[in-house]
Amino acid sequence: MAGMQQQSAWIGLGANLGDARRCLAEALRCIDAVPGVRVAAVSSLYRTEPIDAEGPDFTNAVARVETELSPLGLLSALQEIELRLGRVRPVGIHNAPRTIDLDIELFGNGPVSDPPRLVVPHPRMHERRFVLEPLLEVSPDARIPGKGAAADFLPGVLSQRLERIGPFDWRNS
Ligand code: PH2
Ligand code: MG
Ligand code: MG
Repeated sequence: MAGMQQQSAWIGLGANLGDARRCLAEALRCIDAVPGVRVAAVSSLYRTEPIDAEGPDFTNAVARVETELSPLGLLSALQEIELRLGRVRPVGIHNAPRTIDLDIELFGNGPVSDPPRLVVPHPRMHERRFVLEPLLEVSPDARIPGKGAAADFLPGVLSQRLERIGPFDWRNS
């Protein structure tokens, strides 16, 4: 819609079940197809060790989107896409292996809160290499509201295993 306010948001994508690359690519195509959301930049794909989670290594990436949706509007759209792509949430298993996880890491340049559904910035993003490194790839100057420059937190997480797989051709994967 012309004249609507556009804001940047950063979405963390992760999967550690099934064909993760395909699923992340499909998620990005679904996100780009949501009215009022445009995928503006996507990081490389990374293979990462599970943090506070069980199961196989994760495939992770971060995307910057431009959106005229509200934070809760964007969250609803992402949750709908998770369901469409086959996400199941087993009862009682925290951080169970998943086919797809879409998290809003940052929205605009402020904190946004509607707990427990939505807390932005993501409360643990500064402790996670699988978020920080792809985020810094798309937005080297990213700031975490209430914390400071995202780049300042990278040295503290370098002991977490992460391997860059390569560029992510998400429109054709
Ligand atoms: N997501 C989690 C918990 N742990 N570890 C990695 N490496 N990648 C993730 O995406 C991830 C995780 C909760 O959503
Ligand atoms: Mg998550
Ligand atoms: Mg999530």
